[in-house]
Amino acid sequence: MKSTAIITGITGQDGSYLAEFLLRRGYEVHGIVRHTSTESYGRIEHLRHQVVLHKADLLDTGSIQSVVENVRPTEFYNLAAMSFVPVSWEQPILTSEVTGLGVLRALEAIRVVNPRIRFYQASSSEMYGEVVETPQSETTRFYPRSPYAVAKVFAHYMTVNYRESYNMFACSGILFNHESPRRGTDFVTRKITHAVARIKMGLQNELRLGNLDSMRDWGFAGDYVRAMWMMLQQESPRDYVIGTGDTTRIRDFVQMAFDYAGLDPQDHVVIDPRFYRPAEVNLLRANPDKAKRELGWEPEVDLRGLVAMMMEHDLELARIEKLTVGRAYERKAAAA
Ligand code: NDP
Ligand code: GDR
Repeated sequence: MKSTAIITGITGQDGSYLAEFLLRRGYEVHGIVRHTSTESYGRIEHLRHQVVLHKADLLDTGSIQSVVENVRPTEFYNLAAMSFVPVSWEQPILTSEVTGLGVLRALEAIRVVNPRIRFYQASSSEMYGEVVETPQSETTRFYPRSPYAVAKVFAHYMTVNYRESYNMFACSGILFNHESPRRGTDFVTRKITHAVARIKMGLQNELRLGNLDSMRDWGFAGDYVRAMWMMLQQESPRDYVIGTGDTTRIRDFVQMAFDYAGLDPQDHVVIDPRFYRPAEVNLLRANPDKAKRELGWEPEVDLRGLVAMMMEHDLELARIEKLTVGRAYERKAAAA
């Protein structure tokens, strides 16, 4: 029988990589997209004819349930969330509704329609917050430090609870930061590579950042979606930490990106307190031993490779932007 997957958050970074991954494996892929006044399907534009999109929202249980009823999937990947940590202080209730309760709505829809559907929940290393030990593993106690992280802890335990209460195949991947050329430009890595490329092309001169002393365990999103799929192919459902095991200061990522472009960060980086957070997560480093042992998962792209991949993409974007701006200027000048 052909495997069929529903992906919530298919328009996001991970959703787009996961859709590609599952299509390569012969899956029938269905994506849940929310209604917006203008469609923003940029990351999956190239897949539009290979996936089926359904309008539904994690805020609306009925809409999720009817997609599950219509599609009758074998696997359900819940990637949708309000995922940007700073916004979770500005919109804590919305964050709790989507990132926390939204997961419960999805679990309920599956329990009611067919509890044999395998369920993946996008848990986060942010749940470790003010870490109580380093590196962090599946047994490390959570200490969430933002409304986003608190909502993820709720969702995480709901997933465990549905597994234990209803015998559902429900797993959480506790994923550490993973990036790519498709990362949103608000997140620090992409904010940096995007700005450095634009500085290189003379399109901007300054990069304003917040706390450069925190440390993150960064990997490549393409490697991490493979781990999600692997979790759902096991004989029994378990939770896994996914990360590289290395950690790097934001400051050092900045240096790597500027080095790649042959520029000096001191000429361009400005520290702006607007980007400090009410509570910071200072240090994250994964212990991915369980995933390596039980899933056979290994990351294929290291940090240097990731920086190169993102810089190449953003340099190309900046080249196109410069050409487009130049042509528009010439047209305007000619018409004057
Ligand atoms: P993105 O922010 O790129 O994507 C989030 C997705 O959720 C988008 O498709 C967005 O749709 C969708 N969404 C938001 N609100 C709703 C809603 N109410 N109903 C339906 N869909 C909604 O996140 P990533 O791809 O980076 O991350 C995927 C998941 O993994 C998230 O849950 C995130 O919290 C989690 N995670 C991410 C990590 C990372 O480093 N990237 C690490 C650990 C966990 P739209 O396009 O319409 O905005
Ligand atoms: P994070 O990612 O909060 O770890 O959450 P982000 O890239 O936003 O921040 C990482 C670190 O960089 C510091 N920082 C800045 N961050 C941003 N966004 N902008 C800045 O200008 C800036 N300057 C310094 C931050 O303070 C922080 O310490 C991501 C999201 O994808 C979550 O959804 C996911 O769960 C976690 O990763 C794992």
